[in-house]
Amino acid sequence: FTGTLDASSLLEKIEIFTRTAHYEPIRVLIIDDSRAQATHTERVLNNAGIVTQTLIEPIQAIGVLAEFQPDLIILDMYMPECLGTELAKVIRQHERYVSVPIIYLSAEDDLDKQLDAMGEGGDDFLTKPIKPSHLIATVRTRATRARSLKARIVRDSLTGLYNHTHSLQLLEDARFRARRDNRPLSFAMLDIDHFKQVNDTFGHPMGDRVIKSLALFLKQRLRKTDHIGRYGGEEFAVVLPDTPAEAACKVLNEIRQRFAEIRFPAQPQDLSCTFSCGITELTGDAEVKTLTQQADEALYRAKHGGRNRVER
Ligand code: GH3
Ligand code: MG
Ligand code: MG
Ligand code: MG
Repeated sequence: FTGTLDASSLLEKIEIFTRTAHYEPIRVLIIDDSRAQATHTERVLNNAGIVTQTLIEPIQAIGVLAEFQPDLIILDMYMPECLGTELAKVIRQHERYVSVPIIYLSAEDDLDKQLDAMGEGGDDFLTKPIKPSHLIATVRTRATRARSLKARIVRDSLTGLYNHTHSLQLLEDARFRARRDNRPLSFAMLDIDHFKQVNDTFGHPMGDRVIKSLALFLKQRLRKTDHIGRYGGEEFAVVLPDTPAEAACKVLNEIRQRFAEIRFPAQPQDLSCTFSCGITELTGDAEVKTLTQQADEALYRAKHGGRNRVER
């Protein structure tokens, strides 16, 4: 052993590690009919701290995508069930996977065929054998960029909450898991009461402040595992996994009371706001559409029952 321990580079590594430790590791789905090839790719990526899942039968791809939620897909070109390019086309037809990078990894060295494959929904073409450092760097750069773009696409810019579309996708995912694991799931819809009056009396910027405050309030009070979205202008949607309706009502009622106590400094007098809330719980194999309808109906009852209340 001749090397000396370089303390400063070690410290730098620790520093980088602690700085990035709170980030979720990159997730890569490998689709390859050859187990041996896939295992090799997995080993290279796992050694670099990248989480992988391998799929030998491409036919299951869409289900596995929904479940594993990869940041990036590594796709074989030639598989007996279907061509990689055919699979890429199918994946791209799903709106939620349009931005997931697809990298072909194949022994195909015909440039024309490579370019054709890229035209079919692929983002890059890597030829085997590939140097591990090359593969890792490609995966890291593409996955990181895709992730930061996605983070922007799914959020609402005023509040930083999930937007309408993504809220529904999160509800769909949560519904899938709840059914699979036989766990309870609640869904809540909130709507600020008489919000038009807030705007009319105090101005639109004040209305925006109230919306932002409620967003922050929900983030602080709800669980980390709950998903909070801005469903519309002054409407919010909350997905509460592992939560029966009774518990959801309890927590949202507490939030409702506390929110009503907030005084927003304003002229001629301070402003306070309330919201109404409708809650529903997943039963049987109810679809997302049923859940949103039920929550909306409960919200309607809360409004007509006098507002500033939670109904289920
Ligand atoms: P209700 O208690 O029945 O919900 O009454 P409401 O006045 O809140 O209901 P309505 O849906 O009639 O009005 C919602 C208002 O929210 C209308 C719209 O001008 C306002 N609004 C929607 N989005 C925004 C926004 O981003 N900022 C502000 N300041 N106001 C918004
Ligand atoms: Mg193959
Ligand atoms: Mg409304
Ligand atoms: Mg309203």
